[in-house]
Amino acid sequence: MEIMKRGALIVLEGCDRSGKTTQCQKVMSWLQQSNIESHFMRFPERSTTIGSLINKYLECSAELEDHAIHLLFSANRWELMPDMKKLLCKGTNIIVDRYSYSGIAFSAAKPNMDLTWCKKSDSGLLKPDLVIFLDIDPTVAQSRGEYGVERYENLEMQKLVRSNYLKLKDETWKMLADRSKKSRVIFAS
Ligand code: NYM
Repeated sequence: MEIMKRGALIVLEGCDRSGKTTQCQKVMSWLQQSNIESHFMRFPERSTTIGSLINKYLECSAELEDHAIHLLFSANRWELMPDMKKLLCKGTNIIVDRYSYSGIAFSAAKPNMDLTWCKKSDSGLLKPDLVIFLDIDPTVAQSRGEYGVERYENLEMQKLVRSNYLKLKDETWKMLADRSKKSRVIFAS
């Protein structure tokens, strides 16, 4: 009997404009070139009914109470859990651009939102095997293209988000610093 090895769940996290999407693409193309079965996902996943409401909120065309939007971000992860479990069980690796850490770090950066409360709705989600945190100085991120288009993309918020991320990090995290001060975040080392 062939024993199927479970896929790995690898999460990339960071403040806005930290280079996550670029690095996810690089990782995916390397995995594909190496013939390693892999699938890319991102949160929020804006294509679902819940995701489209989140999208409206991020684009500032809808207003939602802070706890309510937090729970919607969380629900968006829960609704994709069955698909993620299936992929992992058949041995596919999943590379994810943002996960529950974004949910906690961003929501808890708002006034009157409690970090411990923010963790609760994601309790029980699949635990990542590795979290890669792309650390960037929020003032450097601010100079990058399209910054400020969506909600949360302002310096005060991003500084609070970064400090929340640092409170969340544990032994599964690999911290990668942006050393160029320009626009390059180096994945390999
Ligand atoms: N965001 C993302 C949250 O506030 N909570 C979450 O749970 C997640 C997954 O949405 N500013 C925020 C972080 C980002 C924005 O941006 C999504 P992008 O560019 O799609 O990663």
